[in-house]
Amino acid sequence: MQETNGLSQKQIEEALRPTTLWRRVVYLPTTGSTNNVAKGLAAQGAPEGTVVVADEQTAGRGRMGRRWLAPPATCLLCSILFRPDLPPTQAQRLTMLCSLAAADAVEEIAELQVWLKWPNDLVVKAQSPKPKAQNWRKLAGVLTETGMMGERLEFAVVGIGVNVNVPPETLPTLAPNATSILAEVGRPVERVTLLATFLSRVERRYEALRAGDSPHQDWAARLATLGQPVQATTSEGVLTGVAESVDEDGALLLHTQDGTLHRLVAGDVTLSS
Ligand code: BT5
Repeated sequence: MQETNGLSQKQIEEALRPTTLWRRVVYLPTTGSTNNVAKGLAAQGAPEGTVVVADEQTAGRGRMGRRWLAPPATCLLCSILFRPDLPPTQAQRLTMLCSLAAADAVEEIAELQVWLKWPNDLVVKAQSPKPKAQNWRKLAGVLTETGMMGERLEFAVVGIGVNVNVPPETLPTLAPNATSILAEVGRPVERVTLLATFLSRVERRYEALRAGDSPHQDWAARLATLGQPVQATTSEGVLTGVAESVDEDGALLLHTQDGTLHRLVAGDVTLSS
C-alpha cells in the first residue's frame, strides 16, 4: 500500500526525540522551496537546528538554477539551518555529513544500499548495468547554500530531497535516471520515520564535526565514483580522467590523461566507461 497522506506538524514533533539541536520544526503542506523558507528564517535570526519540512514544493531547486521535482506527499523535502563555526571553505562538510546521515537512514529504514556521487547525490547502483550506460540511479540530491557575514559563515542551509514513495511509473517525469525507495525495494516507507532517523543521524555527525572530526573520510569511503574513469562537467568545460580522490574540503582530484591533477570544487561527474 502506498502512503498518500501528507505529514503534519504534530506527527513530525512526536517522531523527533527531544534533542538539543532540533529546536524548531516548521512543517508546510506546500511551499516554493524549503531552502528559501529556511534562508528567510535564518535572516530573521532563527536558531541553529531549525528544520523546514514540506510535502510539496512548487519551485524546488537543484544547483545552478536547476529544478528539483517531487510529486506531492511522496518524498522527503527538508532543509536544515546550521550556524557552524567553520571557515567558508569548509561548508561542504555540512553537505558531506547530511549526505552520509541520509544514506545511513535509508539503509536503516529501507535496507537499501546507498552510495554517494560527488558532489551532492545519493545514488543506488543499478542491478543490471548495460555497457556504456550510467550504472547508477539518483535517489536524492543535496543543496547547500550559505550566508556570509563579512569573511565569516553566518549560516548554512542544507536542503535534501529524497525520492521515497514515488511510484516507478512516475520516475521518468522527474529525471531520466531517477529512482525511489519504493521502486528499489518494492514497498513504501513511512516518511516521518525516515525524517526522524535522518535528523538523529545528522545530529550525531554534527556533534562529531563540532568536536573537530571531519566527515570527509566516511564520505570518501561511500563515493561511488572514486578510482573510476569519469567525465566531469565544470564551469570551465568538460574534463575526462580518473576520479582519484577527494580532499578534506570536498574538492574532487581528477587525474587527466596528460598527467595533470585537477582540483574541482563544483561540477557534475558521470562514469565515462
Ligand atoms: C540536486 O541538484 O540534486 C539538489 C537537489 C536538492 C533538492 C532539495 S528538496 C528540499 C530543498 N529545497 C529545494 O528547493 N531544494 C532542496 P543537482 O545536482 O543540480 O541536480 C538537479 C538535477 O537532478 C535536475 O536537473 C534533474 O536532472 C534531476 N532531478 C530533478 N528532480 C529529481 C528527482 N526527484 N530525482 C532525481 N533526479 C532529479
